[in-house]
Amino acid sequence: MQQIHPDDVIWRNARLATMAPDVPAPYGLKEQHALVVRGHTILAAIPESDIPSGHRHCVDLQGRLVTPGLIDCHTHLVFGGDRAAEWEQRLNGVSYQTISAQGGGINATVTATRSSSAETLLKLAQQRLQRLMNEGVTTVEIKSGYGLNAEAEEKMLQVARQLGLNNPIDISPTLLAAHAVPPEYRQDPDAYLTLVCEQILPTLWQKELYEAVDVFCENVGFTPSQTERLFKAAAALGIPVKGHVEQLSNQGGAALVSRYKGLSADHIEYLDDAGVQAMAQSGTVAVLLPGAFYFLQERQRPPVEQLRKQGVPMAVATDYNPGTSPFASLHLAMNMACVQFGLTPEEAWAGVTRHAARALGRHATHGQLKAGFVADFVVWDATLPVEILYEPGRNPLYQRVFKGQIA
Ligand code: DI6
Ligand code: FE
Repeated sequence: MQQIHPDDVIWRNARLATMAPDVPAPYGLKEQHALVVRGHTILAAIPESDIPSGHRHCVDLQGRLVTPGLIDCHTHLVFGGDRAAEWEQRLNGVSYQTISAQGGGINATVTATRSSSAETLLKLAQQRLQRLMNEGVTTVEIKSGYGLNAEAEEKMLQVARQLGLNNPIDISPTLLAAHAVPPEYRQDPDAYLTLVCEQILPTLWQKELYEAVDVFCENVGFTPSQTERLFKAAAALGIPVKGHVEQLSNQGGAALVSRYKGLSADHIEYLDDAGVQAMAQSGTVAVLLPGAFYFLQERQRPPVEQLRKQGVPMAVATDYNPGTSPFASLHLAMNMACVQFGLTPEEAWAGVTRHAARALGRHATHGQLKAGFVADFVVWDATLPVEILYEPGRNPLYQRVFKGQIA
């Protein structure tokens, strides 16, 4: 270990749930430990008894629980309008077809997002982001996908970038131009895909507006062969890929993501054994999105037992969006992942820390309390990690630290 410097900050008298897999205790728990922070970075996790005597920069946490900052690795939190009235219509028995024909569904959000200024989108997204940060989220992925043309996709990604500049949180932006076929291309989806592959994808990549490319591979989205076209275009530029796959039906999308060494395959309720195998071989993370499963009243559960058996890392995220998962709460998503999908609380925690970090390609720096990792962490008025997901709506957060700084 490096020598402790008098200017290092020591967060002492803590229970560290490090989430480090090499610490042989549930949650990687280290009792009576201290976190030594230098600048943005964790220098070490040391036993209380190793704190140099007389060290000035100490914060006494009085035995509180400390975890890594939470990571929400799948959100759509930049969008215009809302779909509350449409949801009420649905509950009153109006069919999805009727709602769609009235311009509802995803198209309603596309229309509202296209016609909203960047300032309006920023203001709305800031409020949603605030709710995630209030729960201890320190890294969030944000997708485009409600613009569906070059200009509006760029506007969404610019808003995501601005959120990162205005807030202490880390933003990981994703291009989801292949979220749906926009109305003006309804007769020719392939022509829209050409626009995405040949124009939107390279142009916005050059502007460094996103870190990975996503797609909705589904019978109501893009076909596997269209998806592969997109992945080929991304691969040619060295852009990481991921996908919304196997949400409503089994299209073999997860295997396709895996073939392109994708970061994550998300939703995966209809994933089959071959898909699980492919993900295990490529190291692709399974991102579970129980909010959408709940809100759509789905029945088919993701194959958690198979994923576990094959050692596929499972992440948990909110999928926050106005149509299928209007829940800006990662604590709630963790609770739902346990109740609905059968994850253990420890798996849910790994799913919003180290495995979520892997889904964003940040596993070497984020999601664990470990020497060399970014000093993003949360202090909780709690003893056990399970308390944070046990009672959704009761938030025992005591203090948030982003890159070594108290928020
Ligand atoms: N899967 C979903 O559940 C959302 N997008 C996707 O690819 C739906 C988004 C919406 O309805 O606005
Ligand atoms: Fe999604």
